[in-house]
Order: sequence, then structure tokens, then C-alpha cells
Amino acid sequence: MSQATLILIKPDGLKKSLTGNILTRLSETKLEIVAAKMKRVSKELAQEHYKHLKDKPFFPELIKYILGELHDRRKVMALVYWGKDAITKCRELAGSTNPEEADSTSIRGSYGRITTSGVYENVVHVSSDAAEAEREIKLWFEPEEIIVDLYPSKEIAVKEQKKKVWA
Ligand code: IDP
Ligand code: MG
Repeated sequence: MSQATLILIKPDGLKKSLTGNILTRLSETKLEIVAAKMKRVSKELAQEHYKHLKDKPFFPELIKYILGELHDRRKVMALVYWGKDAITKCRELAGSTNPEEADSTSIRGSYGRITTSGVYENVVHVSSDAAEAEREIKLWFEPEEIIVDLYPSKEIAVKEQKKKVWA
């Protein structure tokens, strides 16, 4: 079954110059990249993305982590991978959430670590199931930024909206 998943290269992945390695590893899946961008992460986006963890003791540190405050990289790379069993394939390549427990050949097992303050710095995010993937992709991307029609969308007229164009 064709599926989509959100992939984020987290700030530690960017700081450690792992973008190329991670994309090469993901290319083993033979999935298609249907959207990609660099994104500054707002506090609202971070909190919404990780809302399922808001009662966890590590939540405040997790938000600082995804905002880039721990790595002086205030951005992430966001991509949508699409194709057969995309979520299972990408999660398998990413490895377990805890980088110490992740298979040592997985992305997280190869490059992740646990900080002294207890955050799992695990270099990539992969959606956990189809419902989460849809929620996350809609949170991180506008329909026009994705080159296939993943989910129903509609056209609306927007009046007098300000937009930056080339000067
Ligand atoms: P996932 O990223 O493998 O889907 P989630 O449970 O959704 O795992 O957690 C989101 C992120 O929160 C993880 O990738 C990791 O960075 C962090 N995290 C999850 N559980 C813990 C924990 O027990 N301690 C510290 N950080 C954690
Ligand atoms: Mg998750």
C-alpha cells in the first residue's frame, strides 16, 4: 500500500553534517521524495508536533532540541517520502527511539546519543503510523509544496494577502 511519511533531519543531524548520509541511507528504500524544504521551527509548531509527549518530564528539553537551541541550528530539514510501506521502511532504517537501544547499523544507532540532560538526540524524525503521518505532513507542509495529491485539498480565494516576491 502506498503511504507517505514525514521525515525531519533534526538540528543535531544538521550540525553533525549528516544530511547527505541520512538521505543516502533513506535512498535504500527506493521511495520517492515528494516534498523537501528547510524550515525554521516556531515554538507553536514544535509543541503541536510533539503534543503527544506534553506530559513527559523531558518535554521542555525536547522542545528546545527541535527548536535548535541545543545545537545553535534554528532549523530542520523536512521531507515527505512516499511509496510502498513508506512508514515501516523508514522507521526500520531510522532505528529505535532510544539511540542506545537502536540497532547499531540504523541511522539512530550510528549517529544518535543521549545527552547528560537525558534527551534522546536521535538525528531523525519518522512518523509512527499513517494517521500521525497525515497529521504531521499537514502541519509541516502546505498542499502546494507537495508534488502529488496525498490528501484532499480545496481552493480558496485569499484577498490582499501579503507575499514576498523577488525585488
Ligand atoms: P519516535 O521519534 O521514535 O517516534 P516518540 O516517542 O514519538 O519517538 O518521541 C519523540 C522524540 O522524543 C524522540 O525521537 C526523542 O527525541 C524524544 N524522546 C522520546 N522518548 C524519550 C525519553 O524517554 N527520553 C528522552 N527523550 C525521549
Ligand atoms: Mg513519534
